[in-house]
Amino acid sequence: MQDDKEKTVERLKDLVDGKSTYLKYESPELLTWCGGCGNYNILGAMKQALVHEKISSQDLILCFDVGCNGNLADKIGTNTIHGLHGRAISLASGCKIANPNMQVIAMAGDGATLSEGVNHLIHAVRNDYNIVFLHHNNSLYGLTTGQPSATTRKDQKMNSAPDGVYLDPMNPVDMVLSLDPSFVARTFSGDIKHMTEMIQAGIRHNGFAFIEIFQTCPTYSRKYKQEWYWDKVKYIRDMENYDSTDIWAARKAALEIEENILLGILYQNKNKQNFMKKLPNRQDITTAPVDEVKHYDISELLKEFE
Ligand SMILES: Cc1ncc(C[n+]2csc(CCOP(=O)(O)OP(=O)(O)O)c2C)c(N)n1
Ligand code: SF4
Repeated sequence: MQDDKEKTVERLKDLVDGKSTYLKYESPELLTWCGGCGNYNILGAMKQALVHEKISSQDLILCFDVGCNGNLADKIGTNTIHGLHGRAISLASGCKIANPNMQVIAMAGDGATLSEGVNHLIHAVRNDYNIVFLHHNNSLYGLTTGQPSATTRKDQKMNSAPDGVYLDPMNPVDMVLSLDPSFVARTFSGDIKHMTEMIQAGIRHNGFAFIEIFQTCPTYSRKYKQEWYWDKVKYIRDMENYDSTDIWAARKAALEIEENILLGILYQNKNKQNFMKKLPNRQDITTAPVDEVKHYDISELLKEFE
């Protein structure tokens, strides 16, 4: 008990002295997820990755979707956009194209990513926009109280599908791999250290970094708990012969999700040119589009609404 008190006092002192590494991303808002939700660890891993990569809150834009995952938007102190359902990737792509000097990270659930926003995912991978995308895959629509999504397993009984679903689940990693991506990684919300490493690797990658996070939802996914994942996860770092430049090895690994869940960088192509580099009309331009915008003074027009 005494130890806990001392630790809290130390942490508060660090905050006051400006020494805390978390200070930059602190938010006064309370976390509202259910107890045991994987989103707590995802938030922790993201903050750690940002601190390790020395990305200041001024140089960062986070784009959020609608959903339990999106409720992270006001829990972190930086530039954030909380957009419409299925639109986090398009918002983030626009931010990065406008100002390539900013670090841009988008995140969304499997509901938003594979249904409402699946078109944006497909074209972001094809265009290789230089952003990080965290796919919170809890295999269901969480905020709307446990509806089945495209990744719900057949034996998962849901509130609005009490007998289970009749379609086989989609495999988002295999779908992304079929689009000639430049970076695909998989991680798990139970392992903060691994998530942190994958987010850091995504930040360092020069192109679209798709990171699937298997996320636990103890409220609506009672069968697929932390223990279920811990029994199945294996790490690429422990495999002697895994070649992350071999897309067919990655596709094989992506399909083996029921018995072995392989975590790590499944595939990376460091030689692919990202979107801005491919555009012929931007070849010799050194400014960012945001610097090239003409500014108009609209204060006179605004007076009409006073
Ligand atoms: C276009 C549109 N369709 C549906 C909704 C209703 N809606 C809001 S949140 C949500 C569920 C989100 O699920 P998911 O994207 O998987 O995120 P999670 O809550 O699981 O983190 C839905 C269907 C909406 N807001 N907009
Ligand atoms: S419903 Fe599931 S995903 Fe949403 S906050 Fe609760 S545990 Fe997390």
